This record gives sequence, structure tokens and C-alpha cells, in this order.
Amino acid sequence: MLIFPLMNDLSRKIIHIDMDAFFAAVEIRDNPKLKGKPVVIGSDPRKTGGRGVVSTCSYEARVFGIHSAMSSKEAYERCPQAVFISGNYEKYTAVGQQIRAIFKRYTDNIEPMSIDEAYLDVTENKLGIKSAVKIARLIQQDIWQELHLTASAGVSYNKFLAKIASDYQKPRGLTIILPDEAEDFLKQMDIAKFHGVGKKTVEKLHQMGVFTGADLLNISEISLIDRFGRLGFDLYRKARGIDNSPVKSNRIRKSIGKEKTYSKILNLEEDIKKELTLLSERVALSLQKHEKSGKIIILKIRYADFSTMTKRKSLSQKIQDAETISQMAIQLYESLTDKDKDVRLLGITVTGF
Ligand code: TTP
Ligand code: MG
Repeated sequence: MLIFPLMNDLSRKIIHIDMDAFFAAVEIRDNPKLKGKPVVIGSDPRKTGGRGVVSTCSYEARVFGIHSAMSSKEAYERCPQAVFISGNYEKYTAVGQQIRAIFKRYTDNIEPMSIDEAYLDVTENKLGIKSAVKIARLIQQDIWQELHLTASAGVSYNKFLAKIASDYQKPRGLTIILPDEAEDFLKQMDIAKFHGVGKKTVEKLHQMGVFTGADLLNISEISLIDRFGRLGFDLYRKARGIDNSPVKSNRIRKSIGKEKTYSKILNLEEDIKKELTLLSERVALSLQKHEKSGKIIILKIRYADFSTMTKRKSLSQKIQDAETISQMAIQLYESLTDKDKDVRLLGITVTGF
């Protein structure tokens, strides 16, 4: 039974670009001695007493099973000869901006997803080039010739497929998925690789016997919606190569903030501080994604009686990282007079970009 009509917009030309081993590639470029070696971006566990996590690593290091978010300690155990380098986020942000400038030669319709990844809608583009594949290739060439870095590109008629395509033949890949290829492409895919499907959803899908795109095709729309709500609606369509979501170019943002309403009232100082730390991480991620940093931090608190207050602090330097944001937010919280009131909402905003 079909609940909602299936509409598939095939009129667009979407490119997804993702840099190859981004942080590691920048370090190797800037220190050619590292070329061909297993390079891990993360603090050296021998110098930190075993602490630290891997941000990313070169493809040579991936052969040893090292990957992002693994502990540096485990990376070292897997490959003692690996070169460990602590990241230089400022440098990577600057390179990210250079990459963005290259995209802008072709279109302003760019949706950055992270420091090294973006969607481009090139249906209409500044150079009037008809072939999206050609644009993708030109962008890869520009990035290589000007920045000495490599990118992988995916081309298709929507974001979902373009993203899958860019990941398909890394590094230096260029993959195109045409409308009549989409379903076959998706059938063989591991469900865990469907973008937007988190760990918990994957577990539930496995319980339903869904391991691949082909398995997903067997589940009715109504059961997917029953089980997963909006996500189920989207999944039913994604399995069929349908994703009409637009490329959302960066609005001019004046502030970036996150807030959360708690279903269970918070009243312990330590719980509130913990939540502020979590919110700070989300704000920092968003700031980094949008390449913003700001000099003003605002804390918002709504109490159980719905009274709401905000408190702001101006800083001497622009901030972007989770640790500083949470320190500042906690300072603001500590400066409050009525700390023993029950809290139902917390929010942190960074502005003054
Ligand atoms: P990714 O694009 O996920 O990884 P990558 O570019 O290093 O490698 P790939 O060739 O597979 O695309 O992330 C981009 C950068 O973001 C990465 O170089 C480092 C950083 N990053 C982290 O710091 N922590 C993480 O857990 C991940 C996934 C990425
Ligand atoms: Mg990448």
C-alpha cells in the first residue's frame, strides 16, 4: 500500500565533494618526508601517557585498520611505526576556505557539510557548463593543481546519491550514478552506509531483517513510517533513489546556538554542567561546520515556572572550540544567583562573529 505519492526530481545536477584523508593529506603535503608513510592525526600516545584519539589517518595507515575516532593507543598498537601528528585546526580551516573559493568559481549554491565536504547544485552554474561530471573533474583538477590535495567526487541527481557516489571509489574517485542505475546501486549497499541512518536505527533495521538496500525495498512504507516516523518516510524513498531535499547554501548567519528542553527537570548543579558541556560540543560542531567563531557567548535558562533568563559575556578573543565554550557557559551559569531553581531548558549561543 502506498501512502504518499512518490515524486522523484530528476532535473537537478548535484555534486558531492569530499577531500581524501583531509587533515593527514594537508600534513603530508606540507612535510614531504611523510609521503608514503602511515600518518595518524592525533596526539602521540607515547607522549600523553596513552591518551588521545585519532582524527584521521593516511590511507597507508588505514591498511593497519586505523580509523577516525579510534584511540591513539590502539592506533599505536596496530602500527608502532606510524607517525603521530597533533592536528592544526586553524590550518585545516584555512585550507577548507581555499577549497570553498574553488567551488565558488562554479556555483554559489554550496552546502558545506563539514570542513572537508560539501554539496554543490550545478544545474545552473556560473560557467554554463552542461555536464556535472565535467565540473566535478574541473574542481578535482583545481584542487590538485592549486592546493596539491586530492578530493573524491560523486555526481548524481540528488544529494543522497551524490554522497554515496563520492564515497564509492576513494581516494581520487569520480563516480556518477544515473537515474536508471540508482536502484541497483542501492540494492547492494550495506544499510549502515545509508546516510542519515544512525547506529540505533541500524540495529532496529537489522532486527527487521534489513541489512542491504535490497532488503529495505521489501518493507512497506506504512511499516517504515510506523516504526521510524519521518525517517521511515525518507528511508522508503531513499531505497528507491529518491531524495528531493535541496542544496541549502549558507545563509548569512549572525549567531549559532543550540538549546534543549529537558523532559526530566534538572536540579543538580553537576547535571546542569554536564548538559552545558554536551550543548557546547554541539555548538562547536556547528560553528566549525559553518566556519564561524564569535566573541560573545549567551547562556539561556528556562526554569520550571517558565521564567526565562539569558546572560551574556563578551570575550577578548573569538572562540569556536567546545572546551572554551563550555568553560564560558559554566562560568555564566556559576554567576547566577538562583542556582537552586529547577531547570527545564538550557541554551548556548555564540555570536559576535
Ligand atoms: P572525513 O571526510 O570523514 O575523513 P577524511 O577526509 O580524513 O578521509 P576520507 O578520505 O575517508 O574522506 O573527515 C574529514 C576530516 O574531519 C578528517 O580529515 C579529520 C576530521 N575528523 C575528525 O577530526 N574526527 C572524526 O571522527 C572524523 C570522522 C573526521
Ligand atoms: Mg574526507
